[in-house]
Formats: sequence, C-alpha cells, structure tokens
Amino acid sequence: MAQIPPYKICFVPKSKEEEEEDEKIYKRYSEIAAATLPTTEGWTGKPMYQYQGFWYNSGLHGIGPLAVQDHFKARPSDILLASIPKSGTTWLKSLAFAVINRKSNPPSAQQQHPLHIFNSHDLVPGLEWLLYNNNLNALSGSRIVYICRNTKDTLVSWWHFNNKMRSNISLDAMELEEALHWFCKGMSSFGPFWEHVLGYWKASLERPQNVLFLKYDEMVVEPVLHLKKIAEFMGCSFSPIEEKEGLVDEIIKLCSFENLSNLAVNKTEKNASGLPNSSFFRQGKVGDSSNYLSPEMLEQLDRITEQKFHGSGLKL
Ligand code: PAP
Repeated sequence: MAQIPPYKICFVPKSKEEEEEDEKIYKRYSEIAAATLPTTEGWTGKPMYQYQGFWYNSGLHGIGPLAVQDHFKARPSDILLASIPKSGTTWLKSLAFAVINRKSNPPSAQQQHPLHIFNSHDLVPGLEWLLYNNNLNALSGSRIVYICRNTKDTLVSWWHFNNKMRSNISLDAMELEEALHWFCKGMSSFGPFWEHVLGYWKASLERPQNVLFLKYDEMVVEPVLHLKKIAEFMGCSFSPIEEKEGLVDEIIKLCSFENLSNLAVNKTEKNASGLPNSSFFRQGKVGDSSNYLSPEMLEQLDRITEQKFHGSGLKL
C-alpha cells in the first residue's frame, strides 16, 4: 500500500480565503491558455499547448508552467534538478536525494531507505505538475543540476514511454516515423529538445556556480566521478572518511537501474501523478536507439543536432 509522498507533508496548510484566491488565479490561467496559446494534438490523447516557445502536456502538466513563471521565487539555498523527459531524471532525482539525505537515511539501511518505499519522482516532486499545478508558493530554488542525454536515445525512450501511456488508455501505438516527425518539429513535452538543452548549456557556461550540466551517457561510463561532482555542486561533498567507508559506491548501487527497477515499489505501484512507476524504467542503456532507428533516421537526428549546436561547443 503506497504511503503519502513526503513532499506533501511540506505544504503549508492554507486558509479558505487563500485556497479561493489560488482557485481564481488558476481559473484565469486556464482562460488565458484557452484563449491565447497555440495548441495541438498531444502524444497521449490530451492536447499540448505552447507557452514561451516550449510545449506542455495539458493533461499531465496542467497550467503549472504558467504559474511557475509568475510565482516561483528562487532562494539561494534551494537546488533544482532539471531535464527534458527521458534523459535520466529518475536516476538523477534518486542520486541527489540519496546524497543530500545520506546522514538521516544511510544508503546501507537498504529496505528502510525512502528509495525502497517511493519512486524518486515522489521524493523529488515535479515543479510544474506537482508543486504548482493547483497550488501556489510551494517551494523555490536557485542552484540547478541539469541532465541531458544523446538525442537518439532520448527520442526512442520518449517514444516507448508514450506508447505505454497510449496503450493504458487504449490508443494505438504511435509509429516511430511519426514520433520522429513531431520530435524534430520540436513538438514533444518540454520541447523543442535542442533549445531546451542549449538553454541550460549556455546558462552553465555563463554561471557555472549556479548550473551544473550533466550528460547521462557520461554518467553511465563514470558514475563515481559524476556523483562526486553532483555532491560538491550541491554543497555536500563526500568527506575522505565517507569515501573510504565506501559511501559513494553504496549510493551508486542503491540508485542503479538494476536495483531501482527491481524494487517492489517500482514494479507494482503508481506515483503521485498516477503513472506506473515501472514506466520510468526500460533498458537504462546507452545506444539502444540504434536497435530501432533506421540509418536514415539516425543520420537525420545527428544532422539536426549538429546544426542546432553548431558554434555552441556542445556535443551530444
Ligand atoms: P522521465 O523524464 O519521465 O522522468 P527519465 O527518468 O528522464 O524519464 O528517463 C527514463 C530513462 O532513464 C529510461 O531510459 P530507456 O528508455 O532508454 O531505458 C530509463 O530506463 C532510464 N533510467 C531510469 N532509471 C535509471 C537509473 N537508475 N539508471 C540509469 N538509467 C535509468
């Protein structure tokens, strides 16, 4: 039986007047969205809308993205994890949670560890769709850990995920050709993919103390190096004693695909958005896309990636 995700306990209770005020604000956002924002058919039955150049799923994200833009206030002590879907969010959330809470929740505690009880999406809630979907002034932040992944694996992972969502609501699977078409047009959740990644890449160059830019593909190859980098950036570096005691390896093992994907919570339960936790785990490999994309499709994605990132110094 699923417990209440811990982040919900952090919400400050609201008075009736405050709740009514929130309702009015959200009603206004819905009206603005309906009257002024471009919309198109989404990947999983609900429309997507475009706001400030990026696309959002009206079913899952609601009008949270509008509320976040207007009401989210960054505080220097906060840490945000950012990504475009399917680039390693579940993994990064698990690692960051395990690192920050390692004193109160040692990774060696195994079955007692919150990651054994909750999927990481319930421990580190989504800003737009859980914290700001129907509720203002929840939390805020200012250091950002961003994760991205090579374009081809991101697309193939996204395509698989959406087809799982579609089958849950009895929609036919989307052909890969169609998925590629919409993805290349920039019309996937939080897309355009390339602009999303580039925005954070540029910010990480301009303000490296505020934005840590990670690549899933590199983290798979060198998890220890990257976990230490993440801990240092978040202001909780591992001490020499912790390293000697093997804490870094313990956290990597706890958060590994093999471990998390086999936990009961991730095999059988749903997260706070109602999605099956199992939908966040598939292969967890680099390069799996070449088993699905034709040579022409691979070349098309490589070409667009090269054009979009030209001159930026970024390679994916
Ligand atoms: P989200 O944006 O919906 O949260 P996200 O976690 O970013 O999804 O990406 C899911 C991908 O990360 C899946 O990739 P695949 O489809 O190519 O297999 C998933 O398997 C992979 N993944 C999930 N957890 C881990 C993990 N602990 N280590 C490595 N990869 C993982």
